[in-house]
Amino acid sequence: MKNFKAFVLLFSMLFLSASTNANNLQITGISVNQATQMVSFTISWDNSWRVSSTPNNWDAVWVFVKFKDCGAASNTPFTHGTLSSVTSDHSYTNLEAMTSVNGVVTQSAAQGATMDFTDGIMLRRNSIGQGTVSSTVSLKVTNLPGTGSSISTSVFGLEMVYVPQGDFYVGDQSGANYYTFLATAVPTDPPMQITSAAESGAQNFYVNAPAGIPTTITSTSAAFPKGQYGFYMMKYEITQGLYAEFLNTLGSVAATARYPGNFGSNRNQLTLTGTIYSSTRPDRAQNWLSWADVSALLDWACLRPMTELEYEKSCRGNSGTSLTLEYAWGSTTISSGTTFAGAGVENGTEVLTTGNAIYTGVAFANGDGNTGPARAGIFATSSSTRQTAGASFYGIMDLTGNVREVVVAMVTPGANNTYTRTWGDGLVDPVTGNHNVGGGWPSGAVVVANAATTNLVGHKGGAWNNGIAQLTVSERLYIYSTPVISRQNYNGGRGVR
Ligand SMILES: [Ca+2]
Ligand SMILES: [Ca+2]
Repeated sequence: MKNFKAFVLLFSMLFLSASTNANNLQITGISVNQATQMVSFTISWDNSWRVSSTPNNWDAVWVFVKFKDCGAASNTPFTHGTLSSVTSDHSYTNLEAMTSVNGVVTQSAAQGATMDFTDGIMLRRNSIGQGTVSSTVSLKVTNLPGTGSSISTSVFGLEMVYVPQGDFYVGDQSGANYYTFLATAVPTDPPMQITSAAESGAQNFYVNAPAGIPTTITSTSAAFPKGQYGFYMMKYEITQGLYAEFLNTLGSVAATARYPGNFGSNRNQLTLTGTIYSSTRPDRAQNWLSWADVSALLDWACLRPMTELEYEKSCRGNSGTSLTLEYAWGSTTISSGTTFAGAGVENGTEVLTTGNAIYTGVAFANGDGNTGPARAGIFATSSSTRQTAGASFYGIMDLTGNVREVVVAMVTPGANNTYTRTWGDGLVDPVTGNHNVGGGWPSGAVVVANAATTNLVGHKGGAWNNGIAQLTVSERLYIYSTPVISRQNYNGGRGVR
């Protein structure tokens, strides 16, 4: 649930940004000292983990700061906070700050004396374990204005899951109609194993096709993220609460461009009241998002889109070959969540009595009813298994169903796959509201769907309205035939870093 509170201190007007969701992520008690450029707060979340056995990973929170002069015009966006590059300028109890090198995250990667990025901080438990974690955090924000000005300051936290470096498989022999990846250009071939060679040199890929002649994607460059190297992925799809926060810190012109409308349709409760965007269902996945919308949010949050290879890795893990027609939880068994427990409102604590995925377009019983997405991570409980939670190998939620996942897809010839591990910088184009990241990001302004020859955008994982054929991990039909330009009631997304 989203919770904005405001009060006035001497020379400072604070906007307190506290996000909660399925794991009760809380950022509270924000205080800002403009003289020392310190932003302090308490952060806590439930069900955190850091394990040294399979899957050898952890969850983390990506924290970033934005602020705005209280006297600035409505069309002025919040400024993205730049953190001090001196690691010891920041403090945090019970947590440690994680690094990455050129966008690649390795297994032991705590920040050294100098931060290798300053657009935010990636915080995980500082010891092996599981459960609720709480921390007192102070961050030095070097571009915070001095004491002469009054500012609104927001602190944002996004739950992330580490996807470790390791070999994995793409494709699953589910057949030509699924356009799945193959080991070579032979239709009966097994799935393809992605090794570190694919990250360090040019790599061919082979795609099954109904005509019986697999397509060869030649020589995709080393810089295109193949998923073998480690990265972080958002634990949840973009929620309506997060999308509202995003819009509220853009300038008003850009926010208007990025507002998807369609309030009240297919369970979308995102709306504009006066000058404030909000949703009465902040924990629900945000639908009706175009590629331009998702990519702008990822630029704003200093993340990047995942590639379709990273999607398959995040679902399947690195424990062995793929299972034909498997879903994100590693089996071919799926059941639909259709009935909310009790008739109460969907206030962020609601659960479904059956199922492990949102699909088939059945209208919900109880709750708000209607057809559309549910609360992000709704199938995870304190006693759920990977199967019953609908969780991926690494503990990422809803990679099958609910809303579709935006991916950067692979095109032929491979040399046209020019996308790289470039993060957004916190600011979008103030007029169009589009992302303005280089690094081969597909344009937010130009149509890049379907028959494009460079940096294709596609969808993976299916959505609340799809049947099972569109939900499997390897299925690539919606790489080639999906509306990414227009806002659709089944499209959402998430980012990686
Ligand atoms: Ca999904
Ligand atoms: Ca930007």
